[in-house]
Amino acid sequence: MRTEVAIIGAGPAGLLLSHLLAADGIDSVVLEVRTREYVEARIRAGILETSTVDLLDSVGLGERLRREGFEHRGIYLQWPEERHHLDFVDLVGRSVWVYGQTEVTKDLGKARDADGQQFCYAITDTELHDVATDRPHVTFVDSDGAAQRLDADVIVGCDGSFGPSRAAIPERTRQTWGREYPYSWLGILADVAPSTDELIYAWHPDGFALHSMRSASVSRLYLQVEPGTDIAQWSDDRIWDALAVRLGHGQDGWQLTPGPITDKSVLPMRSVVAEPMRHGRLFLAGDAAHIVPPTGAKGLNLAVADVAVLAPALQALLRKNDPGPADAYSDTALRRVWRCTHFSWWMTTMLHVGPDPFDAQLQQSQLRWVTTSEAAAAGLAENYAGLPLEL
Ligand code: RFL
Ligand code: PHB
Repeated sequence: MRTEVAIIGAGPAGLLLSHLLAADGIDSVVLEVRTREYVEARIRAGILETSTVDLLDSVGLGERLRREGFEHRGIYLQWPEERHHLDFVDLVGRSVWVYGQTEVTKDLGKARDADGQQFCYAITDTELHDVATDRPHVTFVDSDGAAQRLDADVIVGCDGSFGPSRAAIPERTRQTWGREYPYSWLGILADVAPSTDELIYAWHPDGFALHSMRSASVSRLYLQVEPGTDIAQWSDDRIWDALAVRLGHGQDGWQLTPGPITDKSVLPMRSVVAEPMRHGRLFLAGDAAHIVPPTGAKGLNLAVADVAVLAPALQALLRKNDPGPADAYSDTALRRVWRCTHFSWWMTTMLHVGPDPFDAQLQQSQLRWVTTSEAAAAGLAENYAGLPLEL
């Protein structure tokens, strides 16, 4: 097989890249280790920044989002006894949208089908070759068990944090920064109407809790738990009881309504940035190059921002023989990556409870500042609602 751009990974980064390239008349093939059904049902992120929504709109992917998603003006930040609303629209003139990654992925899949996009799902043994030359290629075993070779002008690794692309950049030219946080999230999806109109981020001595949502009848909630937590130790009743305490059930008449839990998982929390995001004819985008803890809701938005920079850079490289934007891709993308890495670390360390009571005092002081100083609130709002793509 031969194509112009071999895209490894059919998550949001890979699918959106194929969509943006097709709009510029550039062919790609998307390779994916999982089945399409698995990818489309995988429950992950749920918050889209203004610039993500604008980009999806501009390439014909905003229609269902606008119809079925919820626009939120801001978030609630709380600690015991106090809940404060931060209104991003008033503070920085931008909102966020609640629309699940599952839905973004399905919309992209449908649009790519309509365009005749070539996909290979359920492949195994993905290997990248000769990425530093003008003739890079990928080998894999297709879903029928046949060995395949895909030649391309460029390979883009959109294969997430566990894919092979990052390691295809030689270790001597690569630098990786990271942090493992000493806590995890237990996330649930529940068939119950959200008990809140906008997301609640709650600091509590028992640990952080977050009330998010997916639709008018589906809630998504998270609890800070110990790393390595065995989910079997958390019955549905125990989860709802902990959420009620940490989210302040009963305070000022606010009630958390429990409901049937349909999905439960434990997510580790880490930050990773791999530099550079390009080596020869291999480019990395999304989680393949960087991981953020989910507290700032940045992971999916960063994946979108990367490919928004990469698609025109590849167009310049492949259609105009202009290597400038592709040469600048890594530095350009990393500016935003580091901003979001800092913001996600900051939100995470402000809201998660550790063993040191000194930290708890600092966190409460910080929360009070962010909720009472307009300047501080605007800083949070600007980062959460998302900086412009050209940052
Ligand atoms: P994705 O979505 O991980 O997609 C990568 C795709 O590459 C495929 N792949 C391969 N394909 C071919 N050959 C191989 N050898 C391959 N190895 C892997 C994978 O199967 C996959 O389909 O990365 P992308 O596109 O960069 O998008 C990034 C976002 O998915 C991610 O940042 C967010 O979802 C982060 N995230 C969450 N963010 C939130 O805001 N809220 C959440 O609740 C939330 N939950 C999560 C998450 C990320 C998770 N990860 C990375 C494991 C939960 C998890 C478990
Ligand atoms: C989610 O709805 O999955 C979600 C929302 C906000 C976050 C993290 C996750 O900060």
